[in-house]
This record gives sequence, C-alpha cells and structure tokens, in this order.
Amino acid sequence: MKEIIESIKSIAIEIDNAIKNADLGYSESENSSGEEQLKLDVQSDLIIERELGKLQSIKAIVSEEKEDAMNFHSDGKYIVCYDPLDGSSLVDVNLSVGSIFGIYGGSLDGAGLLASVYVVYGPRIEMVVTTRGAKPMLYRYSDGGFKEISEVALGEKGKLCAPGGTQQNWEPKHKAFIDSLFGEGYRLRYSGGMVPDLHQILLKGGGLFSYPATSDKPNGKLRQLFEVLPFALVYEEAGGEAIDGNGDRLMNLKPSFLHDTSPCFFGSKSEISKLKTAYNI
Ligand code: P6P
Repeated sequence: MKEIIESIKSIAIEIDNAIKNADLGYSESENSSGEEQLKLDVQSDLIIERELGKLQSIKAIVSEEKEDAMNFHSDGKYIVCYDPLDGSSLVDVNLSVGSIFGIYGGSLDGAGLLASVYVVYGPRIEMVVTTRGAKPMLYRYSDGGFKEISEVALGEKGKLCAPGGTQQNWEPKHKAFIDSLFGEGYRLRYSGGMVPDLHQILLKGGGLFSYPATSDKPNGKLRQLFEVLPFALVYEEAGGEAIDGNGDRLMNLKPSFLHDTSPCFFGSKSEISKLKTAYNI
C-alpha cells in the first residue's frame, strides 16, 4: 500500500504541472459517462496509468475516463479505482480541481475499500490519505515534497452547505431540507468540484455536501467506485457520516457495474441527523 501512496505523490506533482501548462482544449472523445473529455483529462489519466502500472502490487486499475478495467499484474493485491481529474471543466476558470483514488482489496465495493487518497490542486497541492480504521491524514506539498500536516476530524456540527445538482430537478423534500439549512444560517459553499467542496467542509470543521437523486439523474451523478466510496471512507473515519437517500451507509454500496452512481450525502453527524429527519429515513 505504501508504494501506491508514494506513487500518488509523484503523480500529483506531474498532474499539477500539466494543469498549469497544458492545452485546455477538448479532445474528440467522451468518457464512459458520456462526458466530453478535455485533453487534460486524457493526459492526467495516462500519467496515472503509466505510474501505477509500474507497481507490482497493482492487479488492475479502473478509471473514470475508461470504459473497462486495465489489468496489470495477476499476482497484485490491489485494484485502484480513480477519477484522474475530477471537475476538470473548472480549470479554464482557474478554480481548484482534484484527483480521487480508491484502493480496493478483495472486492470492488464498500466492503473491499481499504484506503482512499485524494489530491486538491489549488493555491497549494494538498493530499488526504485515509486508511480504514484510522483518522484521515492531511499532507501539503512544499519545498519539493509532501509534508505531513495533521489528522483531520469533523466537528459534531458545521456551518457549510454544498448542495449539488440542478435545483429545478430536486425533489420537493430535498428543496425544503436545503432551504431549512440556509434558514438556520448555513453558508453556501459550492464550486461544482466535489474534491475542493468536500475538502473545504472537512477542513472547516463540518457541514453537509449533497448530491441527491434528481428527476434528470434518479440514481445520482457521482460514481460509486472512484468518487462516492473514497469520500465515504474519509468522512466516516473523520467522525462524520456518509449515507444515500434511504439512510443506508454508502460504505455498504455494491456497484452493479464499474461506472455505477449513487445519490450521496456526506457530513457532520448533526447535519446527517437533520437529513434523516427531513427525509423521514
Ligand atoms: P453539478 C464534476 O463534474 C462533478 O463530477 C463533481 O466534481 C461535482 O460535485 C459534480 O460533478 C457537480 O455536478 O450537476 O452540481 O454541476
């Protein structure tokens, strides 16, 4: 596992450099979710594929940018599922974006998730490493290397609300719930990039990030293996909760296919409790 974390550190530095210097145009291709691919999406994916492919411990990789898994070493212990550059369309307006990695052991589902790593490409490069059973650890890049900063913990209750999805497509109960949070004085913090949005709530002590079932996306938008599950592990180990619209733990998810999605709610215990009341779950 350690060699994977170390490899992700060098991947992060290379992708950050690509963000700052690459061509921001669109490629002629789409990803498995039918989204147009930026040349930067493809470049970031190739960087990760090249670097992880060098590691004997990697059995296979699953990328948001590729339809199928790529098999590497048959005796490898780990399968890494990743979103190489989540929110990449925000790069051309100079907002923060991120990479998300789920490190799986036996099975490609919540039970098989052993660790997650995410990287935020912002004013600074930051990385959070979460291993099952341990608090998330924050690292910051400076002077040519990643320095360990601190463990990360969510407060019981926060002040921030990051409501995803197109509001006109929300269910009435979700609209009423989000409005009630703002009525209590929660502050809107939503950039459209789940990595910086979830990172902010985590580091600012708490709140709620939501991407619910909507009329246009009844099974949510965010992908289970390389977006939802990695952050569910982070939020649970940080002392918060991560559930779907039925109140089930996201860590119990079993994807039906590699690019399966799920409605998702990540937050401090107080906000998740309010959600359960509002949703009557
Ligand atoms: P919406 C970015 O495209 C992304 O996958 C996540 O990073 C982000 O949370 C979400 O989609 C934003 O979606 O529908 O709110 O614009």
